[in-house]
Amino acid sequence: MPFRWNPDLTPNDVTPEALFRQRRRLIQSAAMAGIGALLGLNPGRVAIGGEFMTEVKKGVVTLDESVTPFKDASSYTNFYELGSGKTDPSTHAERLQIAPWHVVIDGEVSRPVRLALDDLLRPHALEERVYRLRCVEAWSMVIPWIGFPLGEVLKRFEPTGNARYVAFETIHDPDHLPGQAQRSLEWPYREGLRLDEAMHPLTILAVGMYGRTLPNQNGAPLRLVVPWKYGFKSIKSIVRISLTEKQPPTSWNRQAPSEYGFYANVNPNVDHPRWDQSKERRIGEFLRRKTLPFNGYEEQVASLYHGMDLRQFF
Ligand SMILES: Nc1nc2c(c(=O)[nH]1)N[C@H]1C(S)=C(S)[C@@H](COP(=O)(O)O)O[C@H]1N2
Ligand SMILES: [Mo]
Repeated sequence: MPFRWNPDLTPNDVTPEALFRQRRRLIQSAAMAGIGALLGLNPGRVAIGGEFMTEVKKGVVTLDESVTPFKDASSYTNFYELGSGKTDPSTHAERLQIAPWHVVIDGEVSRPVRLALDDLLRPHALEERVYRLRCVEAWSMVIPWIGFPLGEVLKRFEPTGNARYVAFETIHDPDHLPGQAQRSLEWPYREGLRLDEAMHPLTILAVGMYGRTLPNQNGAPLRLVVPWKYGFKSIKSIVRISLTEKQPPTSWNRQAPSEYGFYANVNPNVDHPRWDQSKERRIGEFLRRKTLPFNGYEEQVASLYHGMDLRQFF
Protein backbone atom coordinates (compact mmCIF):
# COMPACT_ATOMS: atom_id res chain seq x y z
CA MET A 1 0.00 0.00 0.00
CA PRO A 2 1.60 3.24 -1.05
CA PHE A 3 -0.05 5.46 1.54
CA ARG A 4 -1.32 5.15 5.06
CA TRP A 5 -1.86 7.65 7.83
CA ASN A 6 -0.81 6.66 11.30
CA PRO A 7 -1.95 9.21 13.87
CA ASP A 8 0.03 7.47 16.64
CA LEU A 9 3.48 8.19 15.28
CA THR A 10 4.81 11.28 16.99
CA PRO A 11 8.21 12.43 15.76
CA ASN A 12 7.78 15.57 17.88
CA ASP A 13 10.48 14.77 20.39
CA VAL A 14 13.10 13.00 18.34
CA THR A 15 15.76 14.77 16.32
CA PRO A 16 14.33 14.86 12.82
CA GLU A 17 17.52 15.50 10.85
CA ALA A 18 19.20 12.51 12.42
CA LEU A 19 16.07 10.53 11.74
CA PHE A 20 16.10 11.62 8.16
CA ARG A 21 19.67 10.39 7.67
CA GLN A 22 19.00 7.07 9.36
CA ARG A 23 15.71 6.56 7.65
CA ARG A 24 16.80 4.27 4.86
CA ARG A 25 18.42 1.88 7.30
CA LEU A 26 15.48 2.07 9.65
CA ILE A 27 12.76 1.39 7.17
CA GLN A 28 14.63 -1.63 5.94
CA SER A 29 15.40 -3.11 9.30
CA ALA A 30 12.37 -2.45 11.47
CA ALA A 31 8.62 -2.68 11.35
CA MET A 32 6.54 0.30 12.52
CA ALA A 33 6.19 -0.83 16.11
CA GLY A 34 9.87 -1.67 16.14
CA ILE A 35 10.80 1.81 14.99
CA GLY A 36 8.68 3.38 17.69
CA ALA A 37 10.29 1.31 20.38
CA LEU A 38 13.76 1.91 18.98
CA LEU A 39 13.35 5.67 19.09
CA GLY A 40 11.55 5.73 22.40
CA LEU A 41 8.49 7.34 20.89
CA ASN A 42 5.59 7.93 23.15
CA PRO A 43 2.34 7.05 21.42
CA GLY A 44 -0.69 9.20 22.12
CA ARG A 45 0.72 12.73 21.81
CA VAL A 46 -0.37 15.28 19.25
CA ALA A 47 0.48 13.83 15.85
CA ILE A 48 2.48 16.18 13.66
CA GLY A 49 4.00 13.73 11.21
CA GLY A 50 2.80 10.68 9.43
CA GLU A 51 4.01 7.18 8.94
CA PHE A 52 7.42 6.29 7.53
CA MET A 53 7.08 5.56 3.84
CA THR A 54 8.68 2.56 2.23
CA GLU A 55 9.31 1.88 -1.46
CA VAL A 56 10.42 5.43 -2.15
CA LYS A 57 13.08 5.67 -4.80
CA LYS A 58 15.80 8.28 -4.81
CA GLY A 59 14.54 11.15 -6.93
CA VAL A 60 16.04 12.60 -10.06
CA VAL A 61 16.24 16.07 -8.50
CA THR A 62 18.21 16.99 -5.42
CA LEU A 63 20.14 19.97 -3.99
CA ASP A 64 23.52 20.54 -2.40
CA GLU A 65 21.99 22.71 0.32
CA SER A 66 21.24 21.65 3.85
CA VAL A 67 17.76 20.42 4.43
CA THR A 68 15.62 22.61 6.72
CA PRO A 69 15.03 20.88 10.07
CA PHE A 70 11.78 18.91 10.07
CA LYS A 71 10.74 20.77 13.21
CA ASP A 72 10.79 24.11 11.35
CA ALA A 73 9.24 22.81 8.14
CA SER A 74 6.35 21.30 10.10
CA SER A 75 5.73 24.13 12.57
CA TYR A 76 6.40 27.34 10.58
CA THR A 77 3.68 26.92 7.98
CA ASN A 78 1.02 28.74 6.00
CA PHE A 79 -2.31 26.92 5.85
CA TYR A 80 -5.09 29.47 6.29
CA GLU A 81 -7.78 26.79 6.68
CA LEU A 82 -6.13 26.04 10.02
CA GLY A 83 -5.52 29.69 10.97
CA SER A 84 -3.48 32.60 9.65
CA GLY A 85 -0.65 32.54 12.23
CA LYS A 86 2.49 30.57 11.39
CA THR A 87 2.02 28.09 14.24
CA ASP A 88 -1.79 27.85 13.98
CA PRO A 89 -1.71 25.02 11.40
CA SER A 90 0.47 22.72 13.53
CA THR A 91 -1.55 23.59 16.65
CA HIS A 92 -4.86 22.75 14.97
CA ALA A 93 -3.50 20.02 12.69
CA GLU A 94 -5.84 17.30 13.94
CA ARG A 95 -8.87 19.35 12.90
CA LEU A 96 -8.17 18.37 9.28
CA GLN A 97 -10.00 15.09 8.61
CA ILE A 98 -7.99 13.18 6.02
CA ALA A 99 -9.55 9.72 6.03
CA PRO A 100 -11.38 8.80 3.91
CA TRP A 101 -10.05 11.08 1.16
CA HIS A 102 -11.30 11.33 -2.41
CA VAL A 103 -10.04 13.36 -5.34
CA VAL A 104 -12.14 14.42 -8.31
CA ILE A 105 -10.47 14.84 -11.69
CA ASP A 106 -12.82 16.50 -14.15
CA GLY A 107 -13.37 19.21 -16.74
CA GLU A 108 -11.57 18.85 -20.06
CA VAL A 109 -10.53 15.19 -19.66
CA SER A 110 -11.72 12.14 -21.57
CA ARG A 111 -12.00 10.11 -18.38
CA PRO A 112 -13.45 12.18 -15.50
CA VAL A 113 -13.23 10.30 -12.17
CA ARG A 114 -13.71 10.47 -8.44
CA LEU A 115 -11.10 8.29 -6.82
CA ALA A 116 -10.17 7.17 -3.33
CA LEU A 117 -6.67 8.42 -2.61
CA ASP A 118 -5.12 4.93 -2.72
CA ASP A 119 -6.58 4.35 -6.18
CA LEU A 120 -5.23 7.65 -7.38
CA LEU A 121 -1.75 6.80 -6.09
CA ARG A 122 -1.51 3.08 -6.91
CA PRO A 123 0.06 3.24 -10.41
CA HIS A 124 2.60 5.93 -9.51
CA ALA A 125 6.11 5.24 -8.24
CA LEU A 126 6.99 7.50 -5.32
CA GLU A 127 10.32 9.27 -5.30
CA GLU A 128 12.12 11.65 -3.02
CA ARG A 129 13.02 15.10 -4.32
CA VAL A 130 14.76 17.84 -2.40
CA TYR A 131 13.34 21.22 -3.51
CA ARG A 132 13.63 24.82 -2.41
CA LEU A 133 10.31 26.37 -1.43
CA ARG A 134 10.19 30.16 -1.33
CA CYS A 135 7.24 31.95 0.19
CA VAL A 136 6.16 35.28 -1.29
CA GLU A 137 6.77 36.60 2.26
CA ALA A 138 10.54 36.30 1.56
CA TRP A 139 11.43 33.25 3.63
CA SER A 140 12.50 29.93 2.20
CA MET A 141 13.14 26.31 3.12
CA VAL A 142 14.73 23.21 1.60
CA ILE A 143 12.41 20.23 1.92
CA PRO A 144 12.78 16.56 0.95
CA TRP A 145 9.38 15.81 -0.57
CA ILE A 146 7.99 12.40 -1.49
CA GLY A 147 5.78 12.39 -4.53
CA PHE A 148 5.54 11.91 -8.28
CA PRO A 149 5.06 14.12 -11.33
CA LEU A 150 1.61 15.67 -11.67
CA GLY A 151 1.91 15.15 -15.43
CA GLU A 152 1.65 11.36 -14.94
CA VAL A 153 -1.79 11.75 -13.36
CA LEU A 154 -3.00 14.19 -15.99
CA LYS A 155 -1.93 11.89 -18.81
CA ARG A 156 -3.72 8.99 -17.16
CA PHE A 157 -7.10 10.76 -17.39
CA GLU A 158 -6.44 12.15 -20.87
CA PRO A 159 -6.77 15.92 -21.24
CA THR A 160 -8.90 16.85 -24.26
CA GLY A 161 -7.72 19.18 -27.01
CA ASN A 162 -9.49 22.06 -25.24
CA ALA A 163 -7.50 21.76 -22.01
CA ARG A 164 -5.16 24.71 -21.49
CA TYR A 165 -5.09 25.17 -17.70
CA VAL A 166 -5.33 23.05 -14.57
CA ALA A 167 -7.41 24.26 -11.60
CA PHE A 168 -6.93 22.86 -8.08
CA GLU A 169 -9.20 23.02 -5.04
CA THR A 170 -8.57 22.36 -1.35
CA ILE A 171 -11.02 20.64 0.99
CA HIS A 172 -13.92 22.81 2.22
CA ASP A 173 -14.94 21.71 5.71
CA PRO A 174 -15.93 24.77 7.76
CA ASP A 175 -17.34 22.58 10.56
CA HIS A 176 -13.86 21.31 11.36
CA LEU A 177 -11.38 23.79 9.89
CA PRO A 178 -11.17 26.84 12.17
CA GLY A 179 -9.85 29.15 9.45
CA GLN A 180 -12.86 28.47 7.26
CA ALA A 181 -15.16 29.87 9.93
CA GLN A 182 -13.54 33.22 9.11
CA ARG A 183 -13.40 35.07 5.82
CA SER A 184 -9.62 35.42 5.78
CA LEU A 185 -9.82 34.09 2.19
CA GLU A 186 -12.62 33.06 -0.14
CA TRP A 187 -13.08 29.30 0.42
CA PRO A 188 -12.24 26.80 -0.85
CA TYR A 189 -8.60 27.71 -1.51
CA ARG A 190 -7.98 27.57 -5.26
CA GLU A 191 -4.88 27.51 -7.40
CA GLY A 192 -4.08 27.05 -11.04
CA LEU A 193 -1.34 26.36 -13.54
CA ARG A 194 -1.06 26.61 -17.28
CA LEU A 195 -1.15 23.08 -18.74
CA ASP A 196 2.52 23.17 -19.81
CA GLU A 197 3.54 24.23 -16.28
CA ALA A 198 1.45 21.41 -14.85
CA MET A 199 3.03 18.90 -17.25
CA HIS A 200 6.58 20.08 -16.50
CA PRO A 201 8.58 17.24 -14.92
CA LEU A 202 9.55 19.42 -11.91
CA THR A 203 5.88 19.84 -10.90
CA ILE A 204 4.93 17.15 -8.42
CA LEU A 205 2.06 15.96 -6.30
CA ALA A 206 3.51 15.24 -2.85
CA VAL A 207 2.23 12.74 -0.30
CA GLY A 208 5.16 12.87 2.09
CA MET A 209 8.20 14.71 3.37
CA TYR A 210 11.28 13.74 5.41
CA GLY A 211 10.58 10.09 4.79
CA ARG A 212 7.08 10.19 6.27
CA THR A 213 3.57 10.85 5.02
CA LEU A 214 2.75 14.57 5.10
CA PRO A 215 1.91 16.16 8.42
CA ASN A 216 -1.61 17.62 8.20
CA GLN A 217 -0.30 21.17 8.48
CA ASN A 218 1.87 20.63 5.40
CA GLY A 219 -1.11 19.63 3.28
CA ALA A 220 -1.91 15.98 3.95
CA PRO A 221 -2.78 13.77 2.30
CA LEU A 222 -2.00 15.24 -1.14
CA ARG A 223 -0.53 18.60 -2.16
CA LEU A 224 1.08 20.29 -5.10
CA VAL A 225 4.74 21.38 -5.13
CA VAL A 226 5.84 23.78 -7.89
CA PRO A 227 9.40 24.70 -6.89
CA TRP A 228 9.96 27.69 -9.19
CA LYS A 229 6.84 29.53 -8.00
CA TYR A 230 5.99 31.34 -4.77
CA GLY A 231 4.77 29.00 -2.04
CA PHE A 232 1.11 29.95 -2.34
CA LYS A 233 0.89 28.14 -5.70
CA SER A 234 1.69 24.86 -3.92
CA ILE A 235 -1.88 24.16 -2.83
CA LYS A 236 -2.43 21.80 0.10
CA SER A 237 -4.97 19.04 0.83
CA ILE A 238 -6.28 18.80 -2.73
CA VAL A 239 -9.77 17.40 -3.40
CA ARG A 240 -10.30 18.47 -7.00
CA ILE A 241 -8.18 18.81 -10.13
CA SER A 242 -10.04 20.28 -13.11
CA LEU A 243 -8.74 20.76 -16.61
CA THR A 244 -10.06 24.00 -18.08
CA GLU A 245 -10.02 26.00 -21.26
CA LYS A 246 -9.85 29.39 -19.52
CA GLN A 247 -7.40 30.61 -16.91
CA PRO A 248 -8.99 29.65 -13.56
CA PRO A 249 -9.47 32.07 -10.65
CA THR A 250 -6.92 31.65 -7.85
CA SER A 251 -7.31 32.54 -4.17
CA TRP A 252 -4.52 35.03 -3.56
CA ASN A 253 -5.00 36.70 -6.92
CA ARG A 254 -8.68 37.25 -6.08
CA GLN A 255 -7.78 38.48 -2.60
CA ALA A 256 -5.24 41.09 -3.80
CA PRO A 257 -4.71 41.13 -7.57
CA SER A 258 -2.10 43.88 -7.47
CA GLU A 259 0.04 41.85 -5.02
CA TYR A 260 -0.30 38.26 -6.24
CA GLY A 261 -0.35 37.38 -9.92
CA PHE A 262 -1.55 34.20 -11.58
CA TYR A 263 1.97 33.17 -12.62
CA ALA A 264 3.74 33.95 -9.32
CA ASN A 265 7.13 32.85 -10.65
CA VAL A 266 9.86 33.60 -8.11
CA ASN A 267 11.41 36.78 -9.50
CA PRO A 268 14.01 38.88 -7.66
CA ASN A 269 13.42 41.71 -10.16
CA VAL A 270 9.72 42.21 -9.50
CA ASP A 271 9.13 43.52 -5.99
CA HIS A 272 5.96 42.90 -4.08
CA PRO A 273 4.21 46.30 -3.75
CA ARG A 274 4.94 46.27 -0.01
CA TRP A 275 8.38 44.65 0.16
CA ASP A 276 11.60 43.84 -1.68
CA GLN A 277 11.80 40.40 -3.32
CA SER A 278 15.52 40.35 -4.13
CA LYS A 279 16.52 38.56 -0.90
CA GLU A 280 15.10 35.87 1.33
CA ARG A 281 15.59 34.48 4.80
CA ARG A 282 16.34 30.77 4.73
CA ILE A 283 14.61 29.45 7.83
CA GLY A 284 17.34 28.63 10.36
CA GLU A 285 19.93 31.02 8.87
CA PHE A 286 20.91 34.47 10.05
CA LEU A 287 22.08 36.31 6.93
CA ARG A 288 19.66 36.74 4.07
CA ARG A 289 20.36 34.99 0.77
CA LYS A 290 19.91 36.44 -2.69
CA THR A 291 16.71 35.23 -4.30
CA LEU A 292 17.40 33.39 -7.54
CA PRO A 293 15.32 33.82 -10.70
CA PHE A 294 12.71 31.06 -10.82
CA ASN A 295 13.96 30.10 -7.35
CA GLY A 296 17.08 28.53 -8.89
CA TYR A 297 15.22 26.47 -11.51
CA GLU A 298 15.74 28.93 -14.35
CA GLU A 299 17.62 26.49 -16.56
CA GLN A 300 14.77 23.99 -16.37
CA VAL A 301 11.75 26.30 -16.68
CA ALA A 302 12.65 29.65 -18.28
CA SER A 303 11.74 28.32 -21.74
CA LEU A 304 8.10 28.00 -20.64
CA TYR A 305 7.92 31.79 -20.56
CA HIS A 306 9.81 32.60 -23.71
CA GLY A 307 8.53 35.87 -25.18
CA MET A 308 6.37 36.76 -22.15
CA ASP A 309 6.84 40.02 -20.25
CA LEU A 310 7.34 38.70 -16.72
CA ARG A 311 6.66 42.13 -15.20
CA GLN A 312 3.22 42.16 -16.76
CA PHE A 313 2.57 38.45 -16.11
CA PHE A 314 3.93 38.41 -12.53
N1 LIG B 1 -4.93 25.09 0.93
C1 LIG B 1 -3.91 25.88 1.18
N2 LIG B 1 -2.74 25.65 0.54
C2 LIG B 1 -1.66 26.46 0.80
C3 LIG B 1 -1.76 27.56 1.68
C4 LIG B 1 -3.01 27.76 2.34
O1 LIG B 1 -3.20 28.70 3.14
N3 LIG B 1 -4.04 26.91 2.06
N4 LIG B 1 -0.66 28.37 1.88
C5 LIG B 1 0.34 28.42 0.79
C6 LIG B 1 1.54 29.15 1.14
S1 LIG B 1 1.40 30.84 1.23
C7 LIG B 1 2.77 28.54 1.27
S2 LIG B 1 4.18 29.45 1.50
C8 LIG B 1 2.90 27.06 1.24
C9 LIG B 1 3.61 26.60 2.49
O2 LIG B 1 3.87 25.22 2.47
P1 LIG B 1 4.56 24.55 3.76
O3 LIG B 1 3.80 25.07 4.96
O4 LIG B 1 4.43 23.09 3.60
O5 LIG B 1 5.98 25.02 3.80
O6 LIG B 1 1.63 26.42 1.19
C10 LIG B 1 0.70 27.02 0.30
N5 LIG B 1 -0.48 26.18 0.15
MO1 LIG C 1 3.58 31.68 1.06
